[in-house]
Order: sequence, then C-alpha cells, then structure tokens
Amino acid sequence: MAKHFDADYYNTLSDDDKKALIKCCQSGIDNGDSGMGCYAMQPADYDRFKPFFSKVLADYHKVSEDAKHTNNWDLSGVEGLPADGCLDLAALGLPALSMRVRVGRNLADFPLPGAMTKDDRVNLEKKMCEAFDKLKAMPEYGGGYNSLTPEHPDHISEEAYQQLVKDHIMFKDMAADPYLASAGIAADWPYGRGCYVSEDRGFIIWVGEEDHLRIMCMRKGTVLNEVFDRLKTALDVVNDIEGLSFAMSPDYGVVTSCPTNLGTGMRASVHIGLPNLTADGTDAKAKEVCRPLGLSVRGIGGEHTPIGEGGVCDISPSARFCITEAQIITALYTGIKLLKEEEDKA
Ligand code: ADP
Ligand code: CIR
Repeated sequence: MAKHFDADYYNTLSDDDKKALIKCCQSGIDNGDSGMGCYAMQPADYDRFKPFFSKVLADYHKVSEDAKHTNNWDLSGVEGLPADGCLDLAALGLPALSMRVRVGRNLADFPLPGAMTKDDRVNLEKKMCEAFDKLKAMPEYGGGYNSLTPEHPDHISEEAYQQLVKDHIMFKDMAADPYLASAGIAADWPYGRGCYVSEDRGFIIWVGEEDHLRIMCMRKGTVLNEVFDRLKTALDVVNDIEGLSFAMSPDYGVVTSCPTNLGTGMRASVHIGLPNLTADGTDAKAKEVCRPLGLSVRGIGGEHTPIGEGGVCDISPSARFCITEAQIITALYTGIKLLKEEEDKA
C-alpha cells in the first residue's frame, strides 16, 4: 500500500474520494508490518480507485497493471491435469488427507465488511437465512445455521462456538487480528457472524468474516475433484437465489475485501504431514521449499497458527488472481506431487 500510494494521484481526488481511499489504507497505516496494507470498503472500490489498486495488484500478484481476470471452473485442457481428469492424491502414494476448497464472496448490494454498520451486518445475516432455508430443503446441502448474534433464533453458546472453531468449521474471533480490526472488518463482533453447516459437515458457509461469505467444501479423502465439484454446484445454487448476486468487477473478477484474494477468491488446501521438512519443529524449511513451487504453508488452525503434530501443515497454491479456478485446483495437485518428492528426499 505505502509503496504504491501516490500523493499526486491522491491530490486529484475529491474530498469524499480522498477520505474513502484513506479508509481503504487505514489497516496498513496502523500496522507497519502489513504485507498488503489495504482492503476495499465498497464493491466498486477496485474500479473507482484503479490507478492505486492496479499497481498494488500488479506488484502483489506479479501481473501487469492492465491485467484482466477471467473466471473458469472447467478443468478440460488445464496443464498438469492427469489424462483421466482425476486429481487423485492416491496416485501420488498419499493417504486420505483433509481437503478443503473455499471461495470468498460478497453481496453486490451491501458495503464490504470494513464499511458495514452493525445494522448492515445483522441485515445481511437475515438475508442469508432466506438462502439457508432453501439449502436446508436440499438433500445434498441440508443442514443448519449457527449464529453468534445474541438475539438470533439460531444463536449458539460460547462453548458450542469454540467447539466449531476446534473442528475447523467456524472462524476465530476476528477482534484478535489487528489488521482486520484496523480495517473495521472485525467491528461489531459478534453481530452478523455465523455459519451454515450441512448435515455431513462437508459444506459450510461462513457469514461475516473478512468477506460477507466464505463458501467451502471440506472432506477427508484423496480425490480433489470431489470438493471442487461440490463447491461449484453449491455456488450456483446460492448465486441463483434472488437478491443474492455476488459482487463482480468488470476487469478483476470476484470482488473480495483483501486484494490478495481478488479474482477467484479461492484457496484450495490439504493438511499434509511433512515430518522431514519440519524436523526442527518449525515450518521454515517447508516454506523455503514451497515458495518456488507456488505453494503457501500455513498452520493447521489457519493463517498465523502453528504447524500440527507430526509436522502437519496446511498447503495451498498461492495464486488467486489472473488464474482460473480450474488451474488453482490442478496447481494444488501438481504442487503436492513435487512437494512429496522434496519431503521424501529430506
Ligand atoms: P482461509 O482458508 O479461509 O483463508 P484460514 O487459513 O484462517 O482461512 O483457515 C480457516 C479454517 O479452515 C481454519 O480452521 C483451518 O484449520 C481450516 N482449514 C483450512 N484448510 C483446511 C484443510 N485442508 N482441512 C481442514 N481444515 C482446514
Ligand atoms: C497484511 O497486509 O499483511 C494483512 N492485511 C493481511 C494480508 C493477507 N491477506 C489475507 O489474509 N486475506
């Protein structure tokens, strides 16, 4: 943010636009150790402040400033895809792993989380409950909603919430994240926060985290296509519900709060044991090996958490922008193949 904040451009803006751009940058102003340092506050911000965001996006995602994003879930013809189209980790000699694919989505009709009022948050949750009623009636996605909003009919206890966090189903208390707190994204906690969970706990929708919605599929297995295909079908169901159209940018694809997620909003991960690469008890070596493979390493409780017992790490392709959804899931498969070779060598 600081690197690409251009005073000359800023000085061409109206007073309202100046204030709005500063609000996008507040998290980085407050947190000097930020890697990115800015968040969009309105669905149109990436286009409204294009002279700023295009530079930030180009630098972070290593693309040109006039790069345009295209969304595409079709696997056919993707480089690295096995001939039978099946992204089966068992073919790499791996056991069943916890696989997860999530996408961030925001509703076009609301401000992004950093600029929402408490009423906006509660109203968005109410609107989503209409969608959940439809999902509850579907055999494949039926389940229940858990709300953290104190007055909500589906409100759950603090213990039940903590258990869902432990089970990797619900997100952590965001107030503890200084970047989200400064951006206003963690405000009004726990109002408008909750999650929808299918009966089999494999399909989940978070409400009120860094994006309005984080929609995900999770299951233990080896075939990555299973979580990928189930997520795509579910997304089409949600997007077809009236009044729930997702915020999209004409040039940048899916709009997310954080520029790091823009384009696909997708993160596809597996929890995989890397005992050799983490023999020193840290993820330092794993990170070194993963970087050139285009993979990110996280702890098993999510971003900024420690690695698990037996050196279990969360591995996901780093790219989200100017890459298709189909390429991301394939990159997870091809990346894991190379990572396994490095682990076996280490
Ligand atoms: P996000 O993936 O939404 O960017 P985090 O990295 O904070 O956010 O992870 C959110 C939650 O999802 C955490 O509880 C994390 O343990 C869980 N998670 C991520 N990947 C997997 C996976 N492959 N299997 C099980 N849980 C996962
Ligand atoms: C930073 O700039 O370091 C924080 N705002 C976080 C950036 C990473 N993005 C993310 O987790 N979505």
